[in-house]
Amino acid sequence: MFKIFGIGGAGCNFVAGTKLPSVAIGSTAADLERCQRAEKLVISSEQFVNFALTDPSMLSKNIIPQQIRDKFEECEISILIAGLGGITGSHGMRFLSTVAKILGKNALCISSLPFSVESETRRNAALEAMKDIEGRTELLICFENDKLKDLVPRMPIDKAFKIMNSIMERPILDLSRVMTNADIPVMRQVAGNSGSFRLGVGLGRGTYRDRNAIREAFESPWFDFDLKSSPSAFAIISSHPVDEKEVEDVVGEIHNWLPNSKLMIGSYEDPSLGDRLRISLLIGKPKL
Ligand SMILES: Nc1nc2c(ncn2[C@@H]2O[C@H](COP(=O)(O)OP(=O)(O)OP(=O)(O)O)[C@@H](O)[C@H]2O)c(=O)[nH]1
Ligand SMILES: [Mg+2]
Repeated sequence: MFKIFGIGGAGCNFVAGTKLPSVAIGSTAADLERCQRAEKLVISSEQFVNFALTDPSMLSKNIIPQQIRDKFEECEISILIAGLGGITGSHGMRFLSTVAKILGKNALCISSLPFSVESETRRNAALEAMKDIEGRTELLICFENDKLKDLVPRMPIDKAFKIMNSIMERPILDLSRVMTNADIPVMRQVAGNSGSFRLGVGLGRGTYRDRNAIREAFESPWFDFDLKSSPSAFAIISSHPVDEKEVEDVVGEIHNWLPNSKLMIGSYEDPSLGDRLRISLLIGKPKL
């Protein structure tokens, strides 16, 4: 079972808008107020900083506060979500990735990266956290907030964040349909040569729905690097029903776009799509 752990302001914003099983973790009770459906936990940012800066090899089950351990109890795969750059989110994600490992639970991380107009200290903190988390987790998916400008130009920031949250939910919904704990070793192997991943989603309809969906997915504003340098990628294809031949064609086409990537594929039936085909692509950036 997947469980979301929203950490800090951005993480709690995500939790407030999702129906998926979630825990909201904030440094103040105010962060948690808007998360009505979720379990809640207040942990001071100082506590997260201390834990995050402790060498992971020195951490053991007994050091992890019981209230944190309890939240991991009933989940197989934990999805940690935070805005990197914030103190609570950056250090919380570092520490909780290691906690998940110690407790034998797999963790995937999804994070936003600060706008370039935010302070340099914040952007550097985000980059440092990102590099550290890459080494602690199975898969890290990052979303540069700057790309919101391309996606939803001139939209007020709170509305834009809501749209971004629904985009960030996509890989969770997809992976929860195609992945179990048993797939994690292969996922680790595929993801291992990449740093963090970026998302592109495409929807297609009509005779050429596969081509249209692929084109739209590759037009993602987050694919702003040389895709031929990507060491690995995940593609999840959904339609109703799933047509195996179509999936095969899509995979062939993705290989053409990503000639040097190890590719892991999943597909599932989604009746809500009607006659449309959806492709979600996670493409790995080379390690820095
Ligand atoms: N995409 C997205 N990014 C957000 C959101 N809220 C904040 N951010 C980004 O996340 C970064 C961290 O902000 P917060 O999540 O508020 O920080 P925090 O983790 O609570 O950390 P501290 O308050 O410093 O302890 C910010 O610099 C923004 O770039 C959100 O709702 N969505
Ligand atoms: Mg905060």
